[in-house]
Amino acid sequence: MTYLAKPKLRHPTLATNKVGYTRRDYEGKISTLCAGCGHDSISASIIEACWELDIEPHRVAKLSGIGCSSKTPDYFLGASHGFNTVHGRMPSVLTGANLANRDLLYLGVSGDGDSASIGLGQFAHAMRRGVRMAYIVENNGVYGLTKGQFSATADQGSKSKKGVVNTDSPVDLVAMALQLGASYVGRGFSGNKAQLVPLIKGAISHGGSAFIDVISPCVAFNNHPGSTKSYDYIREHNEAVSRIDFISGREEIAVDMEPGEVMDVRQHDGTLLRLRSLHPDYDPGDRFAAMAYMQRHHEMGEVVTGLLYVDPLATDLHTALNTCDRPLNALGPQQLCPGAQALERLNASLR
Ligand SMILES: Cc1ncc(C[n+]2csc(CCOP(=O)(O)OP(=O)(O)O)c2C)c(N)n1
Ligand code: SF4
Ligand SMILES: [Mg+2]
Repeated sequence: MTYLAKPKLRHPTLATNKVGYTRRDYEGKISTLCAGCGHDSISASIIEACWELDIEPHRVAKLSGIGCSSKTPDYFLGASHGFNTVHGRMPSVLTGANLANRDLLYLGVSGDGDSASIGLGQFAHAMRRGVRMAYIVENNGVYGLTKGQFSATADQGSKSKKGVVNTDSPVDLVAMALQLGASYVGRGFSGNKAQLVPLIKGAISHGGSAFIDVISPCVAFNNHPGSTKSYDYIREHNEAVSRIDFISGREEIAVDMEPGEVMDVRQHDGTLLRLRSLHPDYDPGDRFAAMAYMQRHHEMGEVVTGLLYVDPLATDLHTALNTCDRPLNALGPQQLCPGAQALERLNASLR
């Protein structure tokens, strides 16, 4: 079941974009995530964003870490370059790939466990160095793949499916990205595609390090008393010949919000997600105002979504390092290995 390829049928009437591709050309394998998982909605938004941006799939490199979220690059952009790295190590592998080939568009896909725990240092340095990439964290507040432990982004006071209260302070990756110098920072919600697609398009088109935190509910761990799909309920009502785990499929959560509107969205586990979309007069060009705004609304129990900060003139690591403007694989042996004299001159310049 792990790898299901989609049939390569192409209906002649399917709409094509400016570079001649249909939406299907931006899809990947069939997802094996739980039905209703927010991560699948994010994959759909990435597909839509790339199709709408008229990007040729071979121009994209998608990299990820480990987790349900990090599995998702298998489910979109099947014709792009891809590298599923080690837990928390996507940013450094992506940085290396980016330095070797600046001609590709880099998409870093990660989870809240992947980026806010084991990969926190990697996340921080990719942001502060201005690695040109669209860094997307699919944030569900748990380690979904390893069965729902609290992640570092879980809010203080929030309850696990077993009713355990989280006593730790949360890591807010958006606040960190702003503080660390990311030049495009947004927060989305997997169920709000109308907002997420443009956010992703902006991030892919951005000239520096772009970060989007996407709240993405995990439907597998709402195993609360009262559910007719809970382990207890199924065990009590089932005469089984073998022991199996049952994970209920749910409908995806979807919202449609006006700018400036505050909306309470009840999640699958019964908790409320309070979303505020930004006011039309919000200035996304002021990094410090963005930080204060986020903090203020977090205190009020709200999750602010939208484009929070952008420096439209941002430059990237290549500019800082003054690298050559061609990818390494386009250089000849003479340029890659210019000889002992060139090395001597370089060494002398560093003494
Ligand atoms: C070095 C290492 N440590 C721990 C693990 C176990 N592990 C796999 S996925 C994961 C957490 C995934 O959580 P997250 O990044 O939030 O992704 P999600 O599954 O929630 O989408 C952990 C701890 C691992 N694979 N490798
Ligand atoms: S366990 Fe949670 S995060 Fe993983 S696929 Fe299922 S719903 Fe999604
Ligand atoms: Mg997670």
